[in-house]
Amino acid sequence: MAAELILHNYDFSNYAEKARLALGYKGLTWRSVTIPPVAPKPDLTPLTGGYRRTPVLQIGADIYCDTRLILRELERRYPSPTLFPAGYTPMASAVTYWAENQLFRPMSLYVSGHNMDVLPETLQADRALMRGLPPPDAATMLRAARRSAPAVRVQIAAVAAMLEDGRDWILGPVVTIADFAIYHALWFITARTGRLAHELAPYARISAWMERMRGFGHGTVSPMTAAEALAIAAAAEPAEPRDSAPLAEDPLPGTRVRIRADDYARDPVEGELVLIDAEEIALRRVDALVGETVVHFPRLGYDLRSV
Ligand SMILES: N[C@@H](CCC(=O)N[C@@H](CS)C(=O)NCC(=O)O)C(=O)O
Repeated sequence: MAAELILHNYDFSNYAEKARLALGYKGLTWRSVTIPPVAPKPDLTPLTGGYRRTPVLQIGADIYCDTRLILRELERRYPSPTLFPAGYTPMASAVTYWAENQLFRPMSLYVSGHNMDVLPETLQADRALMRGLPPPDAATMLRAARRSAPAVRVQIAAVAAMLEDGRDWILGPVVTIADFAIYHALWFITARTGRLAHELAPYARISAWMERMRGFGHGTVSPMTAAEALAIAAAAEPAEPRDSAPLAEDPLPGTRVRIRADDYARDPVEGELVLIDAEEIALRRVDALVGETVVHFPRLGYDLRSV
């Protein structure tokens, strides 16, 4: 029997929503482990070796970090329907970078400032620490929300302009990863409360497109406990990594390396490099609790060094 797809996630995580919707788009059956929205995550980090962001996909003893790689791995295992239609992926990746780096950050500050009362109390201090900043008080959060509102508004208008010609999807006739990347940022606006729904209200084409996206659903999901997920990793062997295609400057497979996000939540993961190619970097590690795992990252957006 093929190992189950296990998504470690929590309900109001927008990046988790991106992964849940991709699982739905592909009509997959999966298990959901609820993880804490703030550090520490003692049932997650034995699997990842230190990576704490949300979501993480586990398949046996293979652990996939970052939604950009999670969507690729789903595509590799379940190619149809495709998230990477031929000819569209380079442009879709560029749009994804914009959506997740320039569109989402002001969105997050704006939404958080207006939803402080419904978010976990420890969330803001955790997120500040994750970025190396002092914990913000309520007044600071409100100022950040106000400063961010214009960037939210002009970028929502930019999304509306992308859809203006009546196309069904962001890049035209086909669904791509760009749809998922923009969708989860906009989903976040009303994920917790409807207080900021007025930002989207003027844009009928955005609403219709979001409705089409929501229509993919989340697939067939059933809960799993963290203990069960850890036991599955402990009992499984990681899959044999495919052949590497290192570039001239890359460390070679077999090298002891350290990898961490190049933007925020820069907790390092250390292990033996077992796969490196244009899209992916994977490390084998041995954990006291779960034994051998292979932890997979996208190449871009992560900083890799020999140790
Ligand atoms: N590039 C990452 C970003 C993931 C991310 O930032 N997720 C947020 C939650 S939506 C996060 O990890 N926040 C801190 C946490 O959950 O511990 C991805 O695509 O998966």
